[in-house]
Amino acid sequence: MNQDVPKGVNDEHPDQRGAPVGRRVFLGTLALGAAGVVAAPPLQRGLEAFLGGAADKDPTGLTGLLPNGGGFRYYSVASSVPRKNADTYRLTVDGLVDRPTAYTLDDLKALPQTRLVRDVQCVTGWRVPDTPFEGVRLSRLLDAARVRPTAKAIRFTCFDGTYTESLTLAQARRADVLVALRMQDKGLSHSHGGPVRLYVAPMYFYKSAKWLSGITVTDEVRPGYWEERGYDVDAWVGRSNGRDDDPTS
Ligand SMILES: Nc1nc2c(c(=O)[nH]1)N[C@H]1C(S)=C(S)[C@@H](COP(=O)(O)O)O[C@H]1N2
Ligand SMILES: [Mo]
Repeated sequence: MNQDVPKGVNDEHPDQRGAPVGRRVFLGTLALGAAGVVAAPPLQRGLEAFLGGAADKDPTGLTGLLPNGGGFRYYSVASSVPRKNADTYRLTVDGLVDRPTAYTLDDLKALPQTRLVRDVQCVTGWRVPDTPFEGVRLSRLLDAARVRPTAKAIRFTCFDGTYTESLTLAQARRADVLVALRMQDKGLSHSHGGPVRLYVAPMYFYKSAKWLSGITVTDEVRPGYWEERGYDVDAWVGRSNGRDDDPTS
């Protein structure tokens, strides 16, 4: 268990919304980070309730503030993230594969693109309905890399140098898991994880690693950043993180 409390710039702060709300969300995240140190399930459940899983499903009050187009908040556990463009961006696929590959942004753009329109759901309670994401199916990249029979899982790494995520191989092969190049029908902005982020449509948004730079095929699940701090590895919306109801309803 990683004992780091998230650093001061664990910014769960709003893009343009009022600072007081951002502050509350920020404190909530610090509490969650501390919870990871003890990580007892009942405590986790209590913290989830604190963060919004219980009666009031939106402790931040942000849902009410979120109109058309808005709603997203900027999250980064790293204090600063380098910018990457078509010249400097690379996505590597390696690990238990026969054909390790490095893709440029243009390589990814040249592959068939899939567009999905789903609700985005952050585990802390905010939600953005009907958000289009577009990109390459992860399964396509895995097939191209020739995943070996011993493989069981994927580890995702990010060029922020800090965030990581995980999926089982079966989850990663779902048709609704994308290596996303576009969001809301625009190229992914830097703050939303551009030029390339993961998009795991059926799971809470923390699975959707921003600034994606590495896809490593592994023989077991290695819990990601928030998962080491108490979040569920299997983060199905409405079925995990201590909830037994549908938080989107
Ligand atoms: N690299 C990276 N990816 C990340 C995060 C992060 O801190 N770093 N935060 C996650 C969480 S908790 C959420 S809710 C979403 C937020 O995405 P957004 O900033 O585009 O709204 O990104 C996820 N992916
Ligand atoms: Mo989140």
